[in-house]
Amino acid sequence: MSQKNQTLGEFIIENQASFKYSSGELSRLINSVRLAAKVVNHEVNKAGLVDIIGAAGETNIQGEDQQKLDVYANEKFIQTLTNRNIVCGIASEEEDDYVSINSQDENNQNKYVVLIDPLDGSSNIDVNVSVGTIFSVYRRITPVGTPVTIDDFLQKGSQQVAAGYVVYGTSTMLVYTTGDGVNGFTLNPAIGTFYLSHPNMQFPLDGRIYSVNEGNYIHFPQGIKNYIKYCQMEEGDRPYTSRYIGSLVSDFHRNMIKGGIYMYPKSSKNSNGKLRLLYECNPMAFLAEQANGKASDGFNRIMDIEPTELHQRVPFICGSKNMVEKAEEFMRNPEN
Ligand code: P6P
Repeated sequence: MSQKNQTLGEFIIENQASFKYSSGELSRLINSVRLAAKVVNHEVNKAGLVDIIGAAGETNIQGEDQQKLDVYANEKFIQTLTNRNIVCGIASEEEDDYVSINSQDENNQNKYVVLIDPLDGSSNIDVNVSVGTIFSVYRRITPVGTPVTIDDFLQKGSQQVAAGYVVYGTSTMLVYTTGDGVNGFTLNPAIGTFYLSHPNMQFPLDGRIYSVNEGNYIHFPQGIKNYIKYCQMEEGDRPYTSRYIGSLVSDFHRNMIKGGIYMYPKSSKNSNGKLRLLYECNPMAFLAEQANGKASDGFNRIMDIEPTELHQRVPFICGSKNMVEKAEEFMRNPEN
């Protein structure tokens, strides 16, 4: 039984036995995420003070300017996971292809692969708005001691063994699940320790907050347009409140605590939406379902989608179960 003020390390030890396939490796993996989160947090918090923000002068596979902190965060998470000899492969928004971590070494018995968005919402960095790291963990499906293949990464979200995010906000939090509920840990920067501050996080079944970039309204499918108008109508507990930070992790985190829905639909500009299935939507969907919420592409459960490529995009609707189901109803009946 977890209790508030327990440290993350104590929580991991106490819950070790409840980890599926508990062999200590997953615990060590979460511990390495903890270390990388503290290192990245230190840089994010001083971004305005040193010349570490601003484009690194290169663009990633998404064609987006790489902020120096994007590059830094990517390097730190890969370095930490590699140095601790825990995983056999990593895929990242900032890497064109997956990275094998000594998997060609027949003595490498590591059985996990990690997929990360090392610094989501990074365009917010130089305007001092919160950003986040998102991670997703799978067991490899190819034999240990052989080189990882793309198949180890193209697994359905329902196969995840762990997922979580770090939100670098007014305080820095690590929120994660290993399939046994969602727990949130807040960093005490004075001593560099994460403390259990939000045990057993749950989405309220209903909420009054909707998060979507309404600047794209005219490009949305009719069902989404109709749902947005539904949110704005004077009726019952509506109109809802519109809150959109431009940082998935922050919008998701607020909606999980207060109740709400986040939408990044497809549009005539983005035929599959903007968010990436493997290292944004699947981990957030795992967390949502573990917190009694829901995540879909408007028609299908996100975690049932069969991946076809590393950086594929999907439309994403996620949050309080009753709100997501209402949005899906509008998507199924756009003529109404
Ligand atoms: P837009 C950040 O780039 C991100 O991936 C999410 O964190 C955020 O919710 C969304 O994209 C913002 O995208 O097109 O509304 O600026």
